[in-house]
Amino acid sequence: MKISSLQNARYAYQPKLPGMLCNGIADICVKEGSETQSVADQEKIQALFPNTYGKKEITFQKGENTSEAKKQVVGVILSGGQAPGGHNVVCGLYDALKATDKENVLYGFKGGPSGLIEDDYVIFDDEFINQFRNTGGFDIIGSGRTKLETQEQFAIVAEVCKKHGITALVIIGGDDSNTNAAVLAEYFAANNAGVQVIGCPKTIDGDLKNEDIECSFGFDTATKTYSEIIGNIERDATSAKKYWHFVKVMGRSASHVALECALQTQPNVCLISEEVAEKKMSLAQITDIIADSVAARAAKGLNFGVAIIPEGVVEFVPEFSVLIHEINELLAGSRADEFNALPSWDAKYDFIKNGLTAESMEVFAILPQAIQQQLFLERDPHGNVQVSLIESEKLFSAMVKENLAARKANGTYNGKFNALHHFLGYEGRCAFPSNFDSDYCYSLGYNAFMLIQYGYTGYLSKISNLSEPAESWIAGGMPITKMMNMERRHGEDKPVIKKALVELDGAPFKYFAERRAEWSENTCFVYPGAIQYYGPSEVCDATTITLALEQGK
Ligand code: FBP
Repeated sequence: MKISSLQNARYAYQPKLPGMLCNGIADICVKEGSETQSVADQEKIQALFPNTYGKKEITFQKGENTSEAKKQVVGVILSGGQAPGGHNVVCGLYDALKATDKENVLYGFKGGPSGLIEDDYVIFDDEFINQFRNTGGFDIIGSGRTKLETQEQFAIVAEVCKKHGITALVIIGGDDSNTNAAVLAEYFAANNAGVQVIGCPKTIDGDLKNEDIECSFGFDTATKTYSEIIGNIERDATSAKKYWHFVKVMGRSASHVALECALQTQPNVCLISEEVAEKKMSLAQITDIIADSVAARAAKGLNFGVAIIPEGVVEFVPEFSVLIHEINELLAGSRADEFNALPSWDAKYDFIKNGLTAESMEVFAILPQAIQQQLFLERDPHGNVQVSLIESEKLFSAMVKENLAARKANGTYNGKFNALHHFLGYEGRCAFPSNFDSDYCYSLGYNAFMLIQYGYTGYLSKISNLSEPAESWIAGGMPITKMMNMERRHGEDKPVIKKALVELDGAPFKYFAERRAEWSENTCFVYPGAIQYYGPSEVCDATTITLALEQGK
């Protein structure tokens, strides 16, 4: 197979490490900070994590390495959706582990957490790992969404670790996987299993961040990839002058991805789910916002535009959530079969009308028929509507079309509206990691090994000061319990890492909100172009605008 020259060049790229990790393993010492407390519900979290709660924040420094010399056998898993840079976390971990002692061993458990349960693994060596340096994807060992959360699973994992003499596990995942990493660390500590657990913050969605974790890896590359495509679409729209593009971008729940893409490309409209929820906006109000932009631009002869729709937005529309809840109830148990047996859509429509409250029926009635039918077709294994499969970009464009027809009828709009639809998701999750993600991920992995070497467990690998050059990044670790609070999940109170939604009083949203009225009526598009891997640092190493604004840059 002929390998592309970029791929070859990326194999040779040497990721940058924080200054304090640069001088070689022998020269890394640890500095302990103060004891920590969880962000909320301290007593409850402490009671649930008696062995791992309250540990100290730590940072690494240049200085004599005083860690205990002991053979390390480490296991690593990738968990959840792909995010660019995952391979580099593994590479950084491997390099630090081998630089410490050639006899150390790294196991990669395949297919996500289930690989640990099924004892399905590969043992890394140079030849194998070198094929994955600075590349996108999770194909090095694969990933999966099995959750490691029951005592039975933990007992199996403990057996697998014992069998291979594993001294530590590194779990590369999002908020749920790292929550489970903390629970596993506590289990091992309580049972004197002799296995440490370290987490690494991953997800393109950008919703694993807090006062300690400045960003999750993959967000940088994914948003730059989407922004390149959105910029190209904007260029095409400006050239052809005849289409409105509705672009849905990934982000299961939070709108960080949509917001970052908007900051990078300055589209005419970008919905932010958290604002929709905060203002309790209805579908009709959201439609009006988009239609206002279409009409204002049409009045200037600009019958084209771009609207960014976050993947999870419909779940944040209060009336829509109620509707979904009622549909789930309506089709519970055998009623789904009764519904499916009805001979025509008209008959099904009557069934729906009789089953929904008048308020929900009003919402249902304004949806385009294709979306109405989608709500009854796509069910998850529990029989619930799969909201993430709803084509919200098509939903809003259809509703805007109707809205504009009404405006045309009353003489307030006289433009042309042709809509095109795009969904940007999977194409961003496995892109070649940007220099930022290559460096950040390699550092997270390298640092994770230093945490293992110094005996820590239940910690998240932490690299901070990320809007500065890598030389000034700070490496260390934070107890995962510090990031936890109690939340109601599936009818139970559970200790979880708090998911970070877009903050409406945060700098990125405020920057956007101050400018969006102008972007809505005028053509202020910005064309970011493709991610650059080689060239001037201000082009190649730039972080996201979100991170820069959050850090006051
Ligand atoms: P993670 O939270 O596991 O990182 O995954 C995020 C994500 O990429 C979302 O943006 C998207 O909604 C979802 O995964 C898609 O999941 P799947 O890969 O199972 O289709």
